[in-house]
Amino acid sequence: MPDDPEVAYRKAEEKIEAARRAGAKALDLSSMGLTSVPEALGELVVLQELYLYHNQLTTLPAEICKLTELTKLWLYNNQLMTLPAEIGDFTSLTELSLGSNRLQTLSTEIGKLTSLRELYLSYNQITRLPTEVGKLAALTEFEFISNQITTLPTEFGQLTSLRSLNLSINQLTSLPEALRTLCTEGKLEHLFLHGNPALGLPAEVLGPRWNEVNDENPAAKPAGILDYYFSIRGSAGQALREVKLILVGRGEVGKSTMADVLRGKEFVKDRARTDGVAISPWDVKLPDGEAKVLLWDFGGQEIMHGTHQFFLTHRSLYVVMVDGRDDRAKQNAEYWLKLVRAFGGESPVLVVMNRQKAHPFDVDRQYLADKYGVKLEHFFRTDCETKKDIAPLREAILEEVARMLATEERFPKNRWEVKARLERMKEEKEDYLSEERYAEICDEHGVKDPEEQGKLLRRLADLGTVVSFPDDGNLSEFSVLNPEWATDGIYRVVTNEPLREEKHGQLRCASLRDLLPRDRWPKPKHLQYIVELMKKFELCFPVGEGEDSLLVPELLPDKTPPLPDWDAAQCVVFHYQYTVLPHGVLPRFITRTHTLSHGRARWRTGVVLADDGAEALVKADYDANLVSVWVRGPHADARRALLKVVRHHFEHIHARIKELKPKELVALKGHPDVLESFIALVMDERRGKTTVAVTVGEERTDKPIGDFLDCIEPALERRKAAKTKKAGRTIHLEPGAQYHEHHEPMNQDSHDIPSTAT
Ligand SMILES: Nc1nc2c(ncn2[C@@H]2O[C@H](COP(=O)(O)OP(=O)(O)OP(=O)(O)O)[C@@H](O)[C@H]2O)c(=O)[nH]1
Ligand SMILES: [Mg+2]
Repeated sequence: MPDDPEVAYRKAEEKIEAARRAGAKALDLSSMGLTSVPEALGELVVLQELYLYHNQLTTLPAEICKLTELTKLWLYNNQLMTLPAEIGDFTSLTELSLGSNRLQTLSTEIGKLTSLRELYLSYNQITRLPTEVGKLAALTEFEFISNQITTLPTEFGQLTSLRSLNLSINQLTSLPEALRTLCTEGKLEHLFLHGNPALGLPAEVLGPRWNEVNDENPAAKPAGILDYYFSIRGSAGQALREVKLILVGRGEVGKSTMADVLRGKEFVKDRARTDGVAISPWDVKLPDGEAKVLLWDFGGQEIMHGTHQFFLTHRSLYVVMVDGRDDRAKQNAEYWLKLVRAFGGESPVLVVMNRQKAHPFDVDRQYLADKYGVKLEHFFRTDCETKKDIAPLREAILEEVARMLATEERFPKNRWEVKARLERMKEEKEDYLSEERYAEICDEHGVKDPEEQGKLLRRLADLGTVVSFPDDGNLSEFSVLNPEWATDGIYRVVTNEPLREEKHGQLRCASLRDLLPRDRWPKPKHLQYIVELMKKFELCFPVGEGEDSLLVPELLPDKTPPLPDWDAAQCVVFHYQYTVLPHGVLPRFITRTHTLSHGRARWRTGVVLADDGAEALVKADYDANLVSVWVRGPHADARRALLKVVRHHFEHIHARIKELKPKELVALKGHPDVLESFIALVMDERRGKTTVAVTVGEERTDKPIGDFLDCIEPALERRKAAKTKKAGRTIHLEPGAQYHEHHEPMNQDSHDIPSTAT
């Protein structure tokens, strides 16, 4: 613990006096709680090293500048706001450490410290570096993290002894050409420029951060960084000036209409629904120049939701649209905001409450703003017909676009050419591009390194120039130039009437040709690509022998079949209560369990499974955000085993969807409406409780916990499990090994919503 300042001061005086008497060369006054330095310090003229770090100094007495023999002066972690003008007198200084102070300026006198080898100025508020810095000819290390400079003096190029230059977390908007001298004629080994977004340098060029560098993770070569930087400057490189704006929301909220109205087009009554996605350019004028906004207008039909996920990219601008036709606006907003956050990362989002004229409404803005990171000023109540609030919405969009472009990275000329070339091909109606053709095009434009080509492809996919899954073995063969080609292909399958009505979603691969005409999908491999995409998007799964048959669960009959003989009171009842139940959950469950539902009822929102004499009815209620599971059968063991299987699959699906943590509820035996939290009951029991107070009908009574839990696991097993396992969230769920072997989920690698947004 540092001392009281007065005590500290006296102790420092004593130390100084002792040092003076001893003729000491070094003095340590660090971590003492000093708020000022005794002037007597100036008398230690033979001192070579002075350590004053971790104190509370706000100024330095000019006297200490008399210590002209000093080679090391460590002053980091103080409150210094200025340095004395005499700082230039330290002509012997080799190390000057001033990090974590409150300096806003750096005196020109600094240029006199010509012996200085190491200069540490990180974590101050310095806004400008004097040109005199260029005189520090001996400097090998300059650390200047987290300050406020926007430019570097050209004179920096004279520091040819520099080995390490760390300018991370500043506001640099440009770099002087002279900096290259540090590589060509100097010895620069490390250059860190992270956290200067306006330089437009992508992460892969910047390399690991200074604190991430190690033997396995070496720093990027300074020459490489500077070469890239100068290749994107001026006429050599161009900013893309392009932003992807993604409109999402359920069918008929007015996404397509909004896409038109924003661009100044007339309102059209009764327009056709969007099948798949429609992409249209919108040329905008921003304060700093022109830009292009690409409007991605998704069809809101449920059937397409599964597909959209894969086009919801990072670094895009999102408009989530809801309307007031029913009272589900908040739920719908949450549904889409969740998807946007899961797939679009930190992208900015605007929430638009459309069709206000016919259905005026509002949502709980504060709640959504807090939960999903939407700015409060990014909520709009619009009407496309009356043009209500369209202008402010447009303005907010343009502001956000300008903000995104301000930190936009620039593309070197050759990459720009590749991008332009691909765009031209798309305009010329080329829908897709083979791996080889892409490599050829890159090659022609001088992007020769395969690794560079791969990086560029990923970047182009983020930008929406191409749709590409280079890391997916089954999909890497093509990149899609025209996303409409892919979504249209999928759409033709998932909206096919006979497939829905007659085949109930069962599709033989061989009959795909009937759905996807040869003029757009000429070769079998193109059909295969659409199938692979559908598998990836989890819209279909192979079933049956040899995987020549596909099941598209979305195409199962809409209507719940009659289930007259099911009586919940006779069943084990288990519920999943979600805040938002995404549409992918049930189709995925149906697909995963299809072997158990063979020959039994399957429909879009439910399924009946059977195993070992037990049956399970699994139903989704999207209005209530609820999945209910009823299990029946003559044998308790078989019922438990089947419920275990069901729960195993749900756990697996839930684990893949970010933040989807439904509440698990279990019903009291014989009373399907008396539901209690499953986890809470298990925990109660582990704490020694045997009963729980519940309301049955009008009556409040204590019921044995076993009346809830015995149907899931026998009491003896539960006690065993409680002994061997610590109290935790997942409770004795592991299905038997045998089960695992038979039911290892298909499509392990596909995912609903990844658990981490990429
Ligand atoms: N009065 C009024 N009608 C609107 C508004 N927005 C859209 N509409 C009408 O609502 C219908 C659906 O609008 P679309 O723009 O096609 O809706 P969408 O969200 O693109 O629908 P999908 O493509 O099916 O997802 C059209 O007939 C529009 O004319 C609005 O703000 N006010
Ligand atoms: Mg539309």
